[in-house]
Amino acid sequence: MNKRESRGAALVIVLFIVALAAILAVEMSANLMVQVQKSTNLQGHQQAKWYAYGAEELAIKALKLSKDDDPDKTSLDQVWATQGDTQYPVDNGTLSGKITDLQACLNLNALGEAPDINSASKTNPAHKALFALLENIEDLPAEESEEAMADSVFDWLDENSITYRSGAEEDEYLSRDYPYMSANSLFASPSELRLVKGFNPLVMEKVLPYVCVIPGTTMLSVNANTLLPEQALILSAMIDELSLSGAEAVIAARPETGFDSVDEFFSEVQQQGGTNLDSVKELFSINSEYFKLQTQATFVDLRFSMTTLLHAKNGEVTILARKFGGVQ
Ligand SMILES: [Ca+2]
Repeated sequence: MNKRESRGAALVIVLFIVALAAILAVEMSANLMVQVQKSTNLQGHQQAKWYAYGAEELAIKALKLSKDDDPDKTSLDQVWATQGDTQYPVDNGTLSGKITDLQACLNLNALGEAPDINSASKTNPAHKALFALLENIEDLPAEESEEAMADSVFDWLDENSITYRSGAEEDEYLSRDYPYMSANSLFASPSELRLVKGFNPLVMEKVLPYVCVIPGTTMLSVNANTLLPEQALILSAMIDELSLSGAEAVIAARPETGFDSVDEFFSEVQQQGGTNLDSVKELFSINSEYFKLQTQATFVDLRFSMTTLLHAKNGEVTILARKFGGVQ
């Protein structure tokens, strides 16, 4: 190799190193930009989450205020119920939260209540109510009978693995393409209903406006003061001889500040044709303990949603459960 040729080779090597360095630099800066964007997203998400926690505090305050004002009555004219859907501006974002009453719906966990041994039905009032509700929902796109669906929810919750009437236990679920066991315990979320025989997505859409899950309790105590007119079906499902239009009339006749007593509610029900009221007396109230808060927070272009279940009792409001994200 002469001197000129070795200079040429050195130049090629230098050019190669420069090109390599340039590629590395581009790669590194692209990586850095991704990292910066990632941490900005994380920070924004964190900020939106803290805004949501702020909304939670506000909701707890509103519930406490309402309970201080009237510890014996929960109605839709109180502070907790009147703040829904308002969007509050916060630094670089917005905040909104809506509280709903978890006793203005059929608590699915109430089907887990141990049956009264003296009763002929061998189930419980919530099972009867769910059955009637499913029967009364118009155009329910069901593949199973309403009886089979209500019985299956009962079986899903009860501790044993003995199939009740046309219900379903693990022998049904274990034979599916993706086998699973039945819970044999309480629901944590209404979405679990999707696992129970007969509750396909179309049925779920029709049923979800009327049902809810109060975690850890089989209590069935429907607040006559917080049922919305479009939930009148719950009343007609729970009360013998009360038609849907009768139930709507009861809710329409409710004073703006709610009924002052369960008796006042029942006298309205009686006027609309409801019978056997003594047998359902324990299932209604004019006061609520359990609430659900749905919060939406935005920060710059990031969204954060959270669902909080709250328990208001004896002047205290405690958080029972939190769910982050999800469809609201
Ligand atoms: Ca069972």
